Amino acid sequence: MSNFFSCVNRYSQRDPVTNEPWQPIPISFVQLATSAASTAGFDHFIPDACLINRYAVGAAMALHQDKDETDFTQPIVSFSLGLPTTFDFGGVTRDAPKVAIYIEHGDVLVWGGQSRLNYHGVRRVKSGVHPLLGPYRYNLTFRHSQP
Ligand code: MD6
Ligand code: FE
Repeated sequence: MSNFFSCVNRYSQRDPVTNEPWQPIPISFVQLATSAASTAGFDHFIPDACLINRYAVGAAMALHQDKDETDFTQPIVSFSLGLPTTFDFGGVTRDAPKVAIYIEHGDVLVWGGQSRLNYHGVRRVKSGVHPLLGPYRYNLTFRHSQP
């Protein structure tokens, strides 16, 4: 299985820093993502990309759509670790009403189907120290990036 990484709004088969191919996603991670997707009603999800973001205190991600993938029938599976934050989940237009979801260490969000292109973002991570992961929030999103 190949793995891909989104860099400047596109997926590439190599790490842009080292120019080496990406390491495979650990099979246990793939299994967790497949299982979470299935629980949410999306069977047979096999991710080929995992984006890992580390948020320091004060970091946020502005409202956006995840649309660099090719097959929007595949869901997005998002695991959050470390410090909590609030995830805003909106609609298909930027100004649609949003639901605020407080997400903590170990929470998993899955979106797809009619909501696959919904706008979403995360608010600034508030000051804190997680007992396992220190002053950070980590987010792993699993995707199916290729056709
Ligand atoms: C989150 N992350 O950190 C949500 N989108 O909970 C995202 O929405 C996201 O981490 C595109 C690329 C990477 C991401
Ligand atoms: Fe996103």
